[in-house]
Amino acid sequence: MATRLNLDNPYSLFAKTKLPSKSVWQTFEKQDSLTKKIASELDCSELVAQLLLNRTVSSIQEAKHFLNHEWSQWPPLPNQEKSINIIKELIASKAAICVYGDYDVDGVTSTAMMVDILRNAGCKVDYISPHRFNDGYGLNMNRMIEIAQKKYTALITLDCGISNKKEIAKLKELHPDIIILILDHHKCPNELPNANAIVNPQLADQNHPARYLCSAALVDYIFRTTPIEGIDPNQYLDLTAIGLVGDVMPLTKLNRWYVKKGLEAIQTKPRETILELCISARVNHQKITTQDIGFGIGPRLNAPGRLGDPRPVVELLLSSDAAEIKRQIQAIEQLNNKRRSIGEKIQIDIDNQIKENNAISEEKGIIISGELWHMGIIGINASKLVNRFNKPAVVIGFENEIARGSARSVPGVNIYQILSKCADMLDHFGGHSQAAGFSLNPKNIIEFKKEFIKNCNEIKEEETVAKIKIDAELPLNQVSLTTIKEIETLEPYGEGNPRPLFYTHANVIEARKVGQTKAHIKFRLEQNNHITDGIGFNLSEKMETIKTQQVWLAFHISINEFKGSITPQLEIIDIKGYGT
Ligand SMILES: [Mn+2]
Repeated sequence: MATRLNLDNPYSLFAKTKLPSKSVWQTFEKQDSLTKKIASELDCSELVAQLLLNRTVSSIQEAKHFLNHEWSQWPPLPNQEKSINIIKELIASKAAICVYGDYDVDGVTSTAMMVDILRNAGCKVDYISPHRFNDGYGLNMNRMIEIAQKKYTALITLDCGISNKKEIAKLKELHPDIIILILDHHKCPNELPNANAIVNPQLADQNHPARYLCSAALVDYIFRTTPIEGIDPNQYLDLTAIGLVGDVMPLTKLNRWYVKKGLEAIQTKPRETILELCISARVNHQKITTQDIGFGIGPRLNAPGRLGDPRPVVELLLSSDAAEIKRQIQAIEQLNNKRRSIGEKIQIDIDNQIKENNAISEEKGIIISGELWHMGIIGINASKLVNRFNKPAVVIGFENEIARGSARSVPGVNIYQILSKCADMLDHFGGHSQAAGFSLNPKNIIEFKKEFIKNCNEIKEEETVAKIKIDAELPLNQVSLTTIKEIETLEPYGEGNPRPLFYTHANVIEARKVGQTKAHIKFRLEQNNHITDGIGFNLSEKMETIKTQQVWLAFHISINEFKGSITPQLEIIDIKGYGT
């Protein structure tokens, strides 16, 4: 899996996607002999063994790692030894160091970790957290001049730098003695910058366990596996987990170990900052999950950077004074509210444009633009359009001479390729198959819209049909508290480790709309004389299908607590009539 390039909305993974009317259900192949072998060796059910295989576990050893949250392979990354030696020398000379980060969650957490480590070790550390609009992503020339003028001994880049060959060359020219260390996990360009050392997991072998680390986890990894006396990476496991979830890295193998440890750290002894962040996000820290990070903590740490300046977040993560932390979190909360209300206003404008122009929602792609739409926020709006219409979406904001766009896509449609076909009209563009960003001259918007739609209309129907990956068939008599407990061992869920999804068929005994807006359906279901309750969030429009009485169901399983009694229930995400 490719790492993401500065994704505007890392939380789409958790977004409650509304299903399109047509969907294809896909199941995993059963591997009976390996399932039995894993079940007997690990003393788990065959169902759990099957779920592990579905999550690309391919050996007994990997299954053990997965279920026991252990990790035993810690080979060094390319150039790691060299980098650690550089850091040791910097510490020994109490050097003046500039740390240069990024404005997203992984950027601010990794920056805070490195700054804290080096300051505690006696170095004089300043940091640059780039302003989204004044500086932009990555190193920039003006900042290089500033760094050269300040005569730092060293520059350490985090979560950026790998594609800044030109800027690094300029800095070396202005300040030939500076030591440059690049710690980044973004895709390596053909020509790497001329730094003293570069540690990038993507320079490692495909099978290297650290290959999919984010930048925060990379900081942990180098200090954990090549330790320096007095530096304890365990202090920062909470920030490492937040960085991994914020960057939507796969939560399998080593990353799974990191996130599990990080969640445990927050649950058992949270630092003041994280505790206060949990309170303001209304998250119970003792039960914090990856979803809480994705929906609650992450957006708050991201908000200042979306609006422009991420520095308040790094300052917060470096604070230890309780009163100061409270004040800083209040300020960030206000920025997050501002971010939210700006996004809602844009969404209202978008909805009005769609209402006024039916053609917009009927094409195979959606492209929409507005004057003064905030360019740090439109990515979230594009994601919402993808979820609502199940097709690629582009939102463009423009002001005077400049227009910037955010593009998001559905699985199966490569938005980067579509943009490449319109490259003539764009000034810059970058990203990957599911998310991309670009800039263009506002004069070109109309022509670009036409070209984009033309390319979208070439997408074949089968590429856009939503595909639901189902883990296994689960008859109703196996929907039990025991099964729920068993599959809980697969948590924490996230990218690469989705919440287990099952299917079966059943008779609908009862179905009624519930909730304030009657958007949900409460079910009573029967199969071979076994009766189970179910809930279908936002499924009310499926009421017609349910009239057939016999249905296929795709569902998660969860616990329903009602008036003191605890029963298992189906959380139904899709329904198909029998025989369809
Ligand atoms: Mn990152």
